Amino acid sequence: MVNKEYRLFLISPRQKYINYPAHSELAKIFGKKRFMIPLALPTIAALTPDHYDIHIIDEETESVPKHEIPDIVGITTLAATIKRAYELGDHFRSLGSKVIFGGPYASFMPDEALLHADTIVVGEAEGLWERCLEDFERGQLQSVYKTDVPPDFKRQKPPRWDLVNMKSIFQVGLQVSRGCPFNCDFCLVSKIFGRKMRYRDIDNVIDEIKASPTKYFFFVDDNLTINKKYAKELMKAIKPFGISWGCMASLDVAKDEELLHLMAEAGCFNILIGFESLNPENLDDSNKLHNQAATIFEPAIQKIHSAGIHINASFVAGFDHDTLQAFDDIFDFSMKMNLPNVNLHILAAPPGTELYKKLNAQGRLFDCDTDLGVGHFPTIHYMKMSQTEIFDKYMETIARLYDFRNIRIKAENLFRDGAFIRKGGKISVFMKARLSWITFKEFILTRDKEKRALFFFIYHLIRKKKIAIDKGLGFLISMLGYNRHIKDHQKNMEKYRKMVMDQDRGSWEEIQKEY
Ligand code: B12
Repeated sequence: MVNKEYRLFLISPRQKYINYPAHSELAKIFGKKRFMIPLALPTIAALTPDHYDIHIIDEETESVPKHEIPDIVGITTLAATIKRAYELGDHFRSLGSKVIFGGPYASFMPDEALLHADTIVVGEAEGLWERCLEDFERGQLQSVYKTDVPPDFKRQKPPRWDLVNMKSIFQVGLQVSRGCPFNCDFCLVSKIFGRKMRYRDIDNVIDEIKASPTKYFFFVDDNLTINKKYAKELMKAIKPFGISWGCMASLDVAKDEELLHLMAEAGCFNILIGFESLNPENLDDSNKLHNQAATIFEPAIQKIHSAGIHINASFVAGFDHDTLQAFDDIFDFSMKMNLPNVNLHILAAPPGTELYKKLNAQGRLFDCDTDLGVGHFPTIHYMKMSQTEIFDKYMETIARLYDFRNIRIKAENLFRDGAFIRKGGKISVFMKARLSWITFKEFILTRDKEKRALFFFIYHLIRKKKIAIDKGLGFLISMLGYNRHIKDHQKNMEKYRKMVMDQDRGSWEEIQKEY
């Protein structure tokens, strides 16, 4: 038994406003506190020597023990959580703890972040965190730890899920690659992880899956299928473990039907795809040179659906060529292509992105509450829309996207061909019973006729064995999650709208004309 010499808190700060549709609601439906917690915390815990007594605290699932005085506190930061991170940093420093920040926000704003922390670890922790702890023990902590040589990433230590209360979360993150060869203006990934792809050895990934406390995973890789050869080997290797998972990929995954089928067989439920915009001019402006041209969207979506995999379609409105019409176009597209899972965002520019630099130079960022997060509130001066216009249209569009009548129409068309019969990962009898009970309670004991009609449509398909039970019930529940999230947003509408109106100065075109 190693004597624990230092007490370490690893914290993910809470977020003030709900920022990701459905996830928090979905977690609640499953009786969990959060869908997943940031992978950074158990990853950093795995790099920490044994003589540290580590306490992982995800503030969405438990409170930070404010009166305890750890020797050292590591805090992961995002734009949406930075204000809270600063509060926590100030608090623990006032108690005498050493505070270290890392993650996407602090990595790009080290000077600002150092006002609230002793040290910033810029970029990937592997190699730097270990050095940082050695210096801490010697009393020689530096302000910034940084390297130009990224870790090779071939063999990772398994994240310390044993330090996380698994009863609070639904699934865990898993990362097999780092880097992104693309360099889209609104994204940080190539800035944090570089443009050269690095991959883990597949046996090392399999060891992590075997050691994991759950069978539900989300591959946090920004593009799991960018290297088709690696992706196929990975699929073959994970298939025997009967896991269920989602991932992110670019649309070109659809070019390879063999890969799509291997993915479905290996347990893929859902692929998150960043379509971003239906207007290629916006994609050009943003330097998003892949997934171009709405013409390729349609056949690709059909192929993914035919493999029995859902698409979580991510769109952004607010690019310079967008008018309010962009929202209607996205809505119409989701109806036409039968996309029930749509994540609609309002363009944002977090620090570190090229977009941030560009808009900052043009004076188009405004000093608004960072708690508003990235993507669900207006935070910049949009070219052709005022803040209030874009916010109202966003609210109107998400309400239409997740209205049960529209969901039913999309679902009927999506499932009619029976593609979703393929079973993904195994779902336990307990989970099936739980899903059945929740769907019965929510979809039968309701006054909403559209909801009931949707339930009976799915139930009929399950009985006729045209859709696997796990996929059918899982689908109903995720739609419920989206719908509830929107209702929550609507409940707070007046408060949110007032905040938006207070900061509204008109569209950028109008502002320019005034000068
Ligand atoms: C998976 C993911 C999600 C998932 C799950 C999030 C979760 N709760 O786990 C979902 C889909 C829900 C999601 C949602 C959002 N996401 Co997201 N997401 C990611 C993604 C793809 C992977 C994150 C991850 O797990 N990486 C693996 C871990 C190991 O890497 P890491 O967190 O960077 O940590 C490493 C280093 O940064 C460092 N580090 C991190 N923290 C710390 C702390 C200390 C003390 C130290 C020493 C080091 C350190 O060490 C780690 C190991 O090397 C990243 C992009 C990326 N490739 O990282 C975007 C990313 C984090 N997301 C982003 C955004 C914008 C969002 C949303 C706001 C989108 C939206 N509009 O709704 C929401 C809100 C997220 C939230 N509040 O949780 C941005 C963040 C930008 C910013 N500055 O804030 C990123 C960077 C993507 C981008 N395109 O730019 N996201």
